Amino acid sequence: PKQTSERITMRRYDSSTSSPAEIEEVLKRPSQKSSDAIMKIITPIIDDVRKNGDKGLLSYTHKFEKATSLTSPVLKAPFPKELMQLPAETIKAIDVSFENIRKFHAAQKDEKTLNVETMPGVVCSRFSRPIERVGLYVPGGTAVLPSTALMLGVPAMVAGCQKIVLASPPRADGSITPEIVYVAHKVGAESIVLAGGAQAVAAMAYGTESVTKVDKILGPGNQFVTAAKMFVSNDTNAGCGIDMPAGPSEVLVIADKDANPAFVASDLLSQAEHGVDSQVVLLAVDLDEQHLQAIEDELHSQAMALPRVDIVRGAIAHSVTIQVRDVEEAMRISNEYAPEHLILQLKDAEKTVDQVMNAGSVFIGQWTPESVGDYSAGVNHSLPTYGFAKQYSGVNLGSFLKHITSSNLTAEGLRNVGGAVMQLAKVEQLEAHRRAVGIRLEHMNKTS
Ligand code: HSO
Ligand code: ZN
Repeated sequence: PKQTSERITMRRYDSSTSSPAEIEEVLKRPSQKSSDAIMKIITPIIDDVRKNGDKGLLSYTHKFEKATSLTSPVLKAPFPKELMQLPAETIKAIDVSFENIRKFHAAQKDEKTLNVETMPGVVCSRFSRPIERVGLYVPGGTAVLPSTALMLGVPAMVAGCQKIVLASPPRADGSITPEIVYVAHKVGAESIVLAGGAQAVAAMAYGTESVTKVDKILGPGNQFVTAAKMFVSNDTNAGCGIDMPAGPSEVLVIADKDANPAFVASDLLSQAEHGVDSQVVLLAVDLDEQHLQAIEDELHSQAMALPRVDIVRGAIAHSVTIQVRDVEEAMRISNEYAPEHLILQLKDAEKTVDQVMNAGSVFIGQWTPESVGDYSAGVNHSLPTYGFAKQYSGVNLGSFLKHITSSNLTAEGLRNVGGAVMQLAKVEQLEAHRRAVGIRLEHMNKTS
């Protein structure tokens, strides 16, 4: 058993005494299990579900979720009222969050078609259409996450996706938490797949007798879920997209002399309690020993009072504090790390946002804990982790849309642009391409 009184503290480094290479090394994410090993585990599961449909799917739910009484893997809408019995204050909290998330994502709509006349008579347009069928994965595991159902379901609803399928592992008695059923009901989901892991991903990607096949799967999950999403998105026969690669959750806090030590510690801990593989980083901007000590004391004492203190211990064990000279240096390190969540506990927090180049979501100033974004502010909490904020956006309205382009030329337009097309077709030696323009220009010349 662990020494439960052992002090919970993050390793400390100082950028003035550690080399940039050392700093880079300590900021490496805890390494993930080799993808080969994971693939070996999930491939037979995916094959089984693809071949044996509901029967295969149920067998894994019986085995992994211990929900042996479950006889149907899908709950179809309309969902029975008795499955969403909740305390009034929970209903209210879900409703408030739903509305804020709806507002923020509805504002992301590009209602109008974008039209650009690139040359006289050459009009290029772009318009969006919803992805017809989406599969939203809501993880089970150590915590129930109805907030994730909101973060995926609300934008899908706002985008106008016709079929919203939610998947979440059932409890051992075969039931699903009422909060998730209530959210599924609110976003107009057509069904809830009572399954988790690679088997749930496979069911949604290929479809079964009772699971609707979807066009895209979104949502966080453990390494098996992530690997399964990668697998199906690589299978051209599945015809199924995914949102982004996912890794353990993380936060990077930048704090200066203005920062309240108790606030800083509380933010670090709210991320650390997610999982032992979570990583939290504190960049301390020109803080004296007393201030650093105050943060560390708060971290320890607040952590000891948490129900999930054991998980926190695990996360803090591979987390670090780095002392830096100024905000510029902090931002350089942060942009290189590309955190999923970036919290700015700085005097000039608002101004510093201009320097943010890579981050999933930013929390500005002392009154903005990450928790507000996790649940209710309106921003999405499905975000790129593991450094993928360098090239991926978090889930947003666009994640549920395709953008379609169109071109529309007049005769004048074809005369204007035709020469360039014919010349490039000639360079590529694609004669039919060249002729498709040439034949029209000749026709124009004959008839005019
Ligand atoms: N911080 C998590 C989201 C979450 N927090 C769900 C609480 N519930 C990853 O962004
Ligand atoms: Zn969280």
